[in-house]
Amino acid sequence: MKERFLVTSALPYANGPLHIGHAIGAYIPADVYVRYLRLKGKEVIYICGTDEHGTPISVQAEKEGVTPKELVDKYHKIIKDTFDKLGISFDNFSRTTSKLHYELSREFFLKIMEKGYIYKKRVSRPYCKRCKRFLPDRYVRGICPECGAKDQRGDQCEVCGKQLEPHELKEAYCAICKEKPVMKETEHWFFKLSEFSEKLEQWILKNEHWPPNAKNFSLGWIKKGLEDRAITRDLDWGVPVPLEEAKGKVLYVWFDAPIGYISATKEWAIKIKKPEEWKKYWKDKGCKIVHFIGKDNIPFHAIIWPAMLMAHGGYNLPWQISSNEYLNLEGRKMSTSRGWVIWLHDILAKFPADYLRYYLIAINPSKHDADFSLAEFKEKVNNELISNFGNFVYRVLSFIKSRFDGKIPEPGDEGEVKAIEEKVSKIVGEVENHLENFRFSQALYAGMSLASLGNEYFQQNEPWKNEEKAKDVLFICANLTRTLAIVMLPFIPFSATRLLEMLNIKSENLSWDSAKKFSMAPGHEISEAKMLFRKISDEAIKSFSERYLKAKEDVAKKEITIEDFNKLDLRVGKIIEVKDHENADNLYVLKIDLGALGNKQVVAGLKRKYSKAELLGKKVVVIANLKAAKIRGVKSECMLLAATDAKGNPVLLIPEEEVPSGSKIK
Ligand code: B3M
Ligand code: ZN
Repeated sequence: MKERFLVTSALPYANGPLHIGHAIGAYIPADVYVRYLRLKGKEVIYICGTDEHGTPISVQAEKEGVTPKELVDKYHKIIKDTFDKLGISFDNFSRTTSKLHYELSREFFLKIMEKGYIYKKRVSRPYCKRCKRFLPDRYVRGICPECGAKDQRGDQCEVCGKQLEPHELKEAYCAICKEKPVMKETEHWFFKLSEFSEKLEQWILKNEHWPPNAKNFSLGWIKKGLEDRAITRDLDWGVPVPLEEAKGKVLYVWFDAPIGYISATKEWAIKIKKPEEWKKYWKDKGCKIVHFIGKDNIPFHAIIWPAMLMAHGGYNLPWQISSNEYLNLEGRKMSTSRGWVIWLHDILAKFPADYLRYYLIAINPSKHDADFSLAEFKEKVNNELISNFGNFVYRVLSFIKSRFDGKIPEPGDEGEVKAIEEKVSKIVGEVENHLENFRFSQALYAGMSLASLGNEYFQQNEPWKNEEKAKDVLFICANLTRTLAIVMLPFIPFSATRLLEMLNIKSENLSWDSAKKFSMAPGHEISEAKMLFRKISDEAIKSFSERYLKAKEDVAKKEITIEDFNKLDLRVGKIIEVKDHENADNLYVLKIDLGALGNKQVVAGLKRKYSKAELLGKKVVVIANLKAAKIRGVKSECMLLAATDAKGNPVLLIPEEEVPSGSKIK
């Protein structure tokens, strides 16, 4: 029977676009692995989908002023479109708001409950009086009790990785309105995670092939003692808890999300009109389930999800967890909240997907955090992918076109052919070994060493000087380009497919093992000889860096802490006088009534947008404790807050209803 694999990538939250960290975190490595398995003739499906519940969705929906459903519909499409452009070859890309997923999540919960692994408990949870809601994990910020890091989320400390419950944070505050939360009674349903410590430890110790980061983290966590975990939340967005008494509560997103791997597989089986096919992967023993994730998802994939599967008892456990470390950007930690990211759709609009795939795999952060630099991106693509792989292919194919009328020549020296073929076969074996052991960067470079071998061989034998010798050289090199096309297909699928077209070879039913043989026969006619790639120019990198990163650089520098924010004395003020500035046509000199703080003078560039009459009596938002300065010789003692409209004109921020002058803003 063929070896069977189910490969998954972490389900991306449908709350925003994807960035380069996502790409190398859990998607490109998985896609390389799956493409390789397909070439090896394994029975493999690649499953993923968007994770559409949880506080990240609700928070973003509120930010965008839409419903959670509208938000996930929008980003499910954007994310799927980006994956298509990146060449991520899912067999099914589903979503956790599917009906099938809701049914399966409910069934899963009830089954585990029936087995006695879920119980109800009265607990007190952080509640925000101003927002009038319980604050789930990510809505609560505060100081990590473990390492003292500030501004940490209530589910996991980003600095020391400790799994947290929101109420464990010190000096907690509401992530939305900064109010200090109060503890309020509620009841939740708990999963008896503690009961699986023993079983999990045995199981993890047996998994010798696991990467150290997943293994060590999980064994360490078990040593510290696993605690039962609340798997329901007081939220209105999520899979409703399937119990009459739990009205208004939903399943914790990390309870339902991994079940999405199974529901997406079931959906795939229905789509291919073989509704029972999913059982081959989740029920039949022997299927190897491989989860590709980013390292912050290790706790859920190595401990909680397997415990849920053990508790349920009806599905296979994961076989491998391939988790990547973080990707930094130009020496700084990437951060969506601070805008310090490169969005995938932006960079894919400027550079071919294979360039990005090549570079990200080359620097793949599998053992330690890696750093994405635009300069290095250009250097590796130009000096490795193009100069080595691209040039080798072009010189061989154009030589065959020009000297052998496009046909592979008949070699004379069988011994030479055999010797080189053996070398090539060994290298293909090395690539294979790296891929089987999830060493993607090493696999890429082993594959690229075939192009170096080809370039050296071509150069040393100078086929342009000797007609007879040329037949051996070009037979060998032409077959080497075919081997390269197969071996590089998992890494740079678009270019490798293009190369196969130029070699006039069908890309269907290609086998990995056939790359070890020179099977392109003499007389085979190639179809064309074109450059596969175009170098990345300095201008292209410079303009992307200037226009794109520079702008973000400014934003990224402005990151402040809650303490910094609290230094601002923001007030509501009333404009009680408007005069022209005697030394500047576009400036007004205003007098602002700040209630108990008295009146303050401010110089403001509002003339383009507002008449004096429009401004007089208007309530505005003011930074009241700004150090006074002189603007064109006139004293300005505070600052009005304004945004900029599409034409670049100032638009004043004003309170949406009547508030007294001098009211504090927090
Ligand atoms: N939605 C992604 C994250 O935590 C999360 C993965 C779920 S995989 C079941 O960034
Ligand atoms: Zn609040």
